[in-house]
Amino acid sequence: MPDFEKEYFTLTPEDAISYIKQKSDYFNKDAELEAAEIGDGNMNYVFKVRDKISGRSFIIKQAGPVARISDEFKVPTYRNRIESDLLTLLHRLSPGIVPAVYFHDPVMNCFVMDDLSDHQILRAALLDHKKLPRFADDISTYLANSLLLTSDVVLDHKEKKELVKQFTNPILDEITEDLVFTEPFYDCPRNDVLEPVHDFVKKEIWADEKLKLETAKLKFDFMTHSQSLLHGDLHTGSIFVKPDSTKVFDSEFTLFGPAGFDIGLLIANFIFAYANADATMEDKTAQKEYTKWLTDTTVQIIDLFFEKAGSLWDEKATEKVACYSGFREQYFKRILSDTAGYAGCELCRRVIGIAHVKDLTSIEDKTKRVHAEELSLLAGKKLILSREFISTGKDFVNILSEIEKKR
Ligand code: SR1
Ligand code: MG
Repeated sequence: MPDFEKEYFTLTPEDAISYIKQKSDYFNKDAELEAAEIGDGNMNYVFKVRDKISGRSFIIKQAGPVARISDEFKVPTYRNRIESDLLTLLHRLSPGIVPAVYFHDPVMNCFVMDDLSDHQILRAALLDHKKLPRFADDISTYLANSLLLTSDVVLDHKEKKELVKQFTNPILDEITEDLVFTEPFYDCPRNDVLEPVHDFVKKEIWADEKLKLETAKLKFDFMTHSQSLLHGDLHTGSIFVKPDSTKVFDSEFTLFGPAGFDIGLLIANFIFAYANADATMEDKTAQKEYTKWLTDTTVQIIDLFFEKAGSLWDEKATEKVACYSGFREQYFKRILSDTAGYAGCELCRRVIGIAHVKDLTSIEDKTKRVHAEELSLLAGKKLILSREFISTGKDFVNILSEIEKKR
């Protein structure tokens, strides 16, 4: 039996079975366990261990020393502690929307959590054109709880600073700083631009000095504005869904940063789903219906977030100056413009940078893929440049239809 107490090593599926037997009493003595590595993300190893007799199963998530997407990224294994601490905290704030973590192991750099295999990754569900009636309500609750209840508006400021220490995550922050804000906006060797989109990127993005200046401001706000405890990578691959359930996971990129970053990432990924449906759905009636569901949901996520965050502010604000006339409005206005700006950066970086999204890469027809990528870039650019003028969820969707009309 391998020794899991002494020093870290990367688990195999067989090790995962021994590990769970040794470290827990989750399974009966007569359990017949099977295990598989099911991770398909850019970073970690994910083992599902299942009892063939009872069907009961758990997930072991282990951090490796380099990213799976490329061994250029040396990533500290202690990120696994940060991720499990964050999931534990978020589970307390939004119990039904964040899975339970059972324990974290600082030697093997892994943690054990609920198996969510009865759910589907949101990105895959959107690419299957599924409508999720509860999603906007669930995710706006999650966003309002996580972003407002960890801010200085509600938290005791000393307690918040303790959390800032607990969740300081410099190496993963640097990955986001480079991949989301820096590399996509110049001709960086690590970028990976589809050849027929290259000239468009050169003209519309790399040659636009005004745009670049705005991305510099957004980058510096990301690095310096420690407003709320963020998930840090809230794209549609970091959320599991069923029609009646939503679960947020994969939170290793967490940091204290501008609240609009989490909302913006999610909105950008809804726009990718829109671009995919626009490019791939042949039945035009079904396409119209589905893209409407996507844009309606986008609007609802934003508007419900502000409604719920407003109620939490009224109920739970402890900061003395929070009740000054106009302060709440100004605070929320800033979150909205940040949401637009960060959505814009995500839209550009997933087309230009190293880490792509399946919504675009899976479009088989080359011309349609180019169209979808250019739509994403134009929406991204417009959101960044006009972020101060956005005042409702509907404004995000209007930007898409304005671009479509002009093309
Ligand atoms: C090196 S990691 C590349 C990307 O994958 C993660 O999911 C984050 O989005 C990161 O930017
Ligand atoms: Mg991830």
